Amino acid sequence: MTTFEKTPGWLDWYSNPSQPRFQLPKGAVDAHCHVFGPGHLFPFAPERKYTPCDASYEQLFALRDRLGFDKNIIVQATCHGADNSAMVDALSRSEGRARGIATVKRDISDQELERLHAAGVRGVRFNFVKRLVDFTPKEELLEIAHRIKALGWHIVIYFEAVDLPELWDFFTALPTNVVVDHMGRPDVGLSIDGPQFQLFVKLMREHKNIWSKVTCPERLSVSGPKALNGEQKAYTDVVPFAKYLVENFTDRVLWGTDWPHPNLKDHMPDDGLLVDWIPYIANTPQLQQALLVDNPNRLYWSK
Ligand code: 0GY
Repeated sequence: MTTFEKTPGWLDWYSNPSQPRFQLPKGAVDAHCHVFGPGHLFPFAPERKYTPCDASYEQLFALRDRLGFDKNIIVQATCHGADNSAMVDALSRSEGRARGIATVKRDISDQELERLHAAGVRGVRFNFVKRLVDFTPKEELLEIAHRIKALGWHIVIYFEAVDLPELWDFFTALPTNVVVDHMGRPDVGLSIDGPQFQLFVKLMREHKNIWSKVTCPERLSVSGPKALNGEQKAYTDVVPFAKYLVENFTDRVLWGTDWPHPNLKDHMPDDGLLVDWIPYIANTPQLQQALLVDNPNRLYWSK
């Protein structure tokens, strides 16, 4: 049996998150989460840049139920490389309540793509975060993009805001819907009116096929989980960025927990408090319904 030792300093996820005060609308989808292993059943990829702690589908579905979500979008994490078996296994256990985003290589067969589709995969992820992956040539990614378009899938992209200018032409040439992870990772120490975030806004304004996950305040926050109104903890400095996107691109935003929160070494969020952050960025029932129910169901369950 293969055993794995997690990366030093790696924080474990909350095993007993608080019960959110915010009641999620019926049919809410956690649109960004992962499963890790367990390593003895689904070994981590040799080319991985970190070794996580285990986070199984049973634990993910227990979290779903505790927080009040109806469904999950399980995103292939880089620690599993292009071996999608842990994610696909989780989909197969979900009774139709999870869809997946895979990582694939150019040599994947049509038959394997069809198998992934039947399992519930609805997209592929292209990762440009240098600390997480080695570079994949853009022509290889474009070839994959055109093949998965035929299945009606979309592309999830993960990158740092400073790299957007250089990636702009590639992103805007993609032939499918494109979902950006974590708002393109803005530096929230900068103004939302400044050139960095406004370039991202321009991307979304000019390209109606581009969506954004308004996720990961715990990852983006500089101020951390300090008190917002004297009683509740929230990542206040991230709020204006996420709120701007929710209000300006209401029908193209998604929200998720990012459980089990890979690569956090200073602070691990309580998933219940993350759910309580939602009303600060989507402050009407209409915005909440779009963000949590209508948008993810349209993108992931309509075909
Ligand atoms: C996230 C963020 C991270 C990691 C991954 O696939 C991954 O390894 O996505 C990160 O380290 O910022 O979305 O989970």
